[in-house]
Amino acid sequence: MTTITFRPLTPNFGMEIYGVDFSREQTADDIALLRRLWTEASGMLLFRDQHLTPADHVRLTACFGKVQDDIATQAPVLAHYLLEGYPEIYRVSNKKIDGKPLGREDAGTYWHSDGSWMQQAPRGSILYAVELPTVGGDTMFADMAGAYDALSPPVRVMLDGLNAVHSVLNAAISTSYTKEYAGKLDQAASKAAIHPVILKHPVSGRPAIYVNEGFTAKIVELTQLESTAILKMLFDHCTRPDFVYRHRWQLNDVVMWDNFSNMHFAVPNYKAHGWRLLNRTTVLLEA
Ligand SMILES: O=C(O)CCC(=O)C(=O)O
Repeated sequence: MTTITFRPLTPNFGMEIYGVDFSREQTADDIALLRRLWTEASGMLLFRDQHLTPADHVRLTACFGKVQDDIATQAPVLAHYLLEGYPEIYRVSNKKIDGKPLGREDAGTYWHSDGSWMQQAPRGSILYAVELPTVGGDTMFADMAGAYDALSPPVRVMLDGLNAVHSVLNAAISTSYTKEYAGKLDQAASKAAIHPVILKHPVSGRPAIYVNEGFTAKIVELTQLESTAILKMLFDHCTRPDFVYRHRWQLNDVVMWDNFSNMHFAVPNYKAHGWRLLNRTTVLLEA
């Protein structure tokens, strides 16, 4: 039996976990420990050197919650990026075979929390590195709970009780989502939700800032001018280097994060250096 151990990835959030082989089933005790570490790490976990089939990837996802299997229904524009036979696995990639993209190119090349535009936003996402360029293509993660803790008390008081609109339209206008939603802005506008600006984590209860540049359109209770200024301040604050971990991928890495505690940003600087292909699953909160 291997013992699970870990080390911090930054002083405040993220852990690298050792002693887990996700190509095998996990025991109930190990699943309970991994779930606890996921919460304690404030969202970000790294497992190196995992040799996984797509079915292993789906099974490991189920260790952490309910596996999302309706990506094609929630986001029809992404349907052709799903791995054949696996409605749970969405691919991000610049790779093309016979001119056909294997995955979505430029996915997440802006700060965002996955699915914050959904009423029931997904708790987590789990990426598995299948193919990597020789250099570049890192992913950055921001610690939104740590960023909340660092706000001055009067600003926390001001934000408490405010709500924000999150919309795919925002991303379709201002990010790489433009490509996916060309001619379909009505569809993008129909995908929107309102969430508190300061979200108490549904499992730990820890507060975190829950707005992101990609999807957050406006703070409901403020004027447009006020909202734009406060959102800019929050985006600048949350992405200060103190709160950011930059992951340099190795083949067979599994990296998972918690969308209620973290934002992330895929750095699109690698295209002259080879193919990049990562498979992603999504973890929903259990009812
Ligand atoms: O490609 C990456 O590093 C991250 C992609 C992304 O933003 C996502 O899967 O939500």
